[in-house]
Parts: sequence; structure tokens; C-alpha cells
Amino acid sequence: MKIDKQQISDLNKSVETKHLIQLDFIANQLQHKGIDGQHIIKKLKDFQVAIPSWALGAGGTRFGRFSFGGEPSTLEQKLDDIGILHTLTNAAGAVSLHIPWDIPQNYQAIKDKAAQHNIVFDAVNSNTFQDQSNAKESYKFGSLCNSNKAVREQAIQHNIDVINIGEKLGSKSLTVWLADGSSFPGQLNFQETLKNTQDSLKTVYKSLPKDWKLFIEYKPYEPNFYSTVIQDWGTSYMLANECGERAYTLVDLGHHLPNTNIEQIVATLLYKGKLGGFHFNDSKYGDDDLTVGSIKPYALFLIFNELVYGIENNPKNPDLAWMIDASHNIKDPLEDLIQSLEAIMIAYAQALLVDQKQLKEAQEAQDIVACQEILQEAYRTDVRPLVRESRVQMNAAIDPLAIYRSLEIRKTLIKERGKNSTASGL
Ligand code: PSV
Ligand code: MN
Ligand code: MN
Repeated sequence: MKIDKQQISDLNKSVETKHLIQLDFIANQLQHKGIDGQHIIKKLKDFQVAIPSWALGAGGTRFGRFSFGGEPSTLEQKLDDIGILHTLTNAAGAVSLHIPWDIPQNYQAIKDKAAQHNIVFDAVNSNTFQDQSNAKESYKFGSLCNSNKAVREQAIQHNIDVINIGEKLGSKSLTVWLADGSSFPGQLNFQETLKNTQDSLKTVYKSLPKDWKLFIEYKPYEPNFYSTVIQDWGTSYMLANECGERAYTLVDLGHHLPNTNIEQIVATLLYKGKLGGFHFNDSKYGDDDLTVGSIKPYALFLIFNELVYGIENNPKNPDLAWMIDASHNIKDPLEDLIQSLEAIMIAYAQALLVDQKQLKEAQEAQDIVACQEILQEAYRTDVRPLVRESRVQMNAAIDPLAIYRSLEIRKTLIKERGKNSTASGL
């Protein structure tokens, strides 16, 4: 299944007039405030979010999994699905692979397929949270943190293997997320496990090619329920500092305890030049991996506000790796990803509207009411016409979801791949 640009531009025609009226309206509003709408559109056109190779199939919970039909069962098919997303949205021009779920069989074929869809290879992810069938050692009691040296060595070697795979594809970063921790008090020695983890990460870091970065993810709990070795941004930041200047913290929105002020964490890391990447999703209770912006869109906007400010004001922080890390139990994965991409673009566009100069003045005048008004003025602006226009200018869909449905893409995928195909992953 492949959609071409001609089909999209034909289908765009039916909503073009409505789009132009709405665009004209917001462009005038912005002009009145001295904001150049085209400048924002340009930023949106350039913004690319990596799609994780594990998000293209229906996910599951520990209670069960319900197949969606037409799911990709090979890496080639996953790239085809991202190709569909990218053609429709112009925002999904990268893939993030999880190894060993997605080891390429034929590197040239995979690279050709990605190039054909204008997809680049973003961070590669290692997996030391599951035992592989041919593994000598088990990760049941941890991987890089394990008190058993042989287990640590196996986990270190796996990360090095992942780097080697990524190098063949053109990736430039490795993301490490560890499930390591304990489920009961006394199960492990906190200091020893932290030291083991630090030493192991330093060894992995030494194997990084010179133009690569290491991203260290944190998460407070799950799968372990008493302690997690890299539980929070502070631990990740400390480990990144120990490793070296090309090691960074990666923020996954779902990896915080309820009500954590994530935007403040983002600001702190940017201030220190140590924010490496982002995993977008949304949640109500825990690491729910729900559609981006589906539960707390204002929080997402506040995070983007810090990102926009931070990127402008902290030149020593490198460009960030953006990725969606969501799972879809009951939705069509591609529709869900279209919704997530839309939510990201909306929050980004709203953040770009914040009048930073006015905000600074209001902050200096201690005018709290004005500060809130400035943020909410941006948040309450309907920026969707700008997001749509950013797609139009790249020959993508004005309304990606509507076109996805009118082309009956899922139906075609089911016809091509069958009703019970399954994607590798969780
Ligand atoms: C863990 O919850 C996580 O967010 C990490 O990024 C993993 O690599 C990913 O999910 C997939 O399991
Ligand atoms: Mn993640
Ligand atoms: Mn997660």
C-alpha cells in the first residue's frame, strides 16, 4: 500500500476553500499582533518526529491483546506504514528501532525502503528488559545493574551490538531504558546497583562512535514496584554527567509520578545543556502511553513553551531527538499516531505564539495575572489552520485523518497482510 501525492492533492481540493478562509482569519489576527504566520508555518514544516517501530501494531496490556488487523509483521512493512504517515502529515520523517525486535535482515533493502519513503533512522533502542531465546544469562534480576558480572557483561555487549546495528543504518544515538530495580525492600543494595549501572553505562559510552549521543531514560516504577535504579531525571542527569559530554537525559512524558511538574524538569535540563530527547505520550495514572494531548493538552503546551524558550536561549543544548512512545490497545495504530502528531504540532505552534518579550516584562513587573493571560492567549488560539497550511506547503494532507479514512487504508492493509498479522514488540 502506497499513497501518492496526486491522490492527496485531489482529496485536498474538497476542503481547500474552507481551509483558506480559516487560514486567512488567523493570519490576519496574528498580523494584528505583529506575528508573522509564515515564520511559524516554516518552523512547523521543519519539525519531524520519529515513529517507534513498536507503535505500529496494536499494543496490549498484561490482561490481553486485541489484534487490529493488517498490522505490519516485518520491518519493511513497518517502514511502509511510517511512509503512509509521513506522506499524509509531513511530520513523521524518522523511525526509531528497538533491538532485537527489529533487527534488519538485509541492511541495503531496509535502507532503500526508508529512503524511498524519505525516512531517516533516529535513535536505536536497546532491550535488556526481556530475555532472548538464545541468551546465556537472564535479566530477571536486572541487567546493567546486576550483581553478577556475567549478566552485566552480556547487557553491555548487547548495547554495543545495538550501536553497531545503528551505525549500519545511519543512526546517531542510542537510547537506554532500564527496567532494573527491585520489587521488595532489601532485595538489592541501592548503592551497589547504582555503581554497577554507572560503570556499565560508562563502558557502553566508551564504545559510542565520536558523532553519537547516549540518551538515558528514567522512570519511577514498572516493571519493578519497589525501586527503580534510574528512577528520576536527577539520577539520569547524574549518570549522563558521569558518562561524558555526549550523554544526555531523555524525558518520556509518561515516566513521572502524578502531578510532577515536567515543564520545570525540561527547563532545568535545557539550562544545563543536558536534555537529549523526548518520548511523547499522555497519561492519566501511570505510564499509560496514551495518545499525545488526549488527557492533558495544557500541560503539553506548557512543556512546549519551555522547549521553545529553552532551544532559543540555551545554544549549548544540542538539537533534540523527538519521538512518540505510545501504545494503542483499542485504536487503529495509524489513526492514533496521526492524532498524536497533530497534538504535537498544535502544542508546538501555540508555544511559538507566546510573546516572550511581553512575558519577560510581565515577570519583571511581578504581574502574575498578565503572565497567565499571555500564556493562555497563546494556548487558546486555534492554530490548526497554521498546522494544516504547513502540510499543504509540503503537498501533504489538509486533514490527514479524513484522507486516511476516505482511502480506506486499514481495509487495504488487512487485505494485503491479513486479519491476524502481528507486529513484534510488547
Ligand atoms: C519504557 O516504558 C519505554 O518508555 C522505553 O522507552 C522503552 O524502550 C519503550 O517504553 C518500549 O518498551
Ligand atoms: Mn519511552
Ligand atoms: Mn514508557
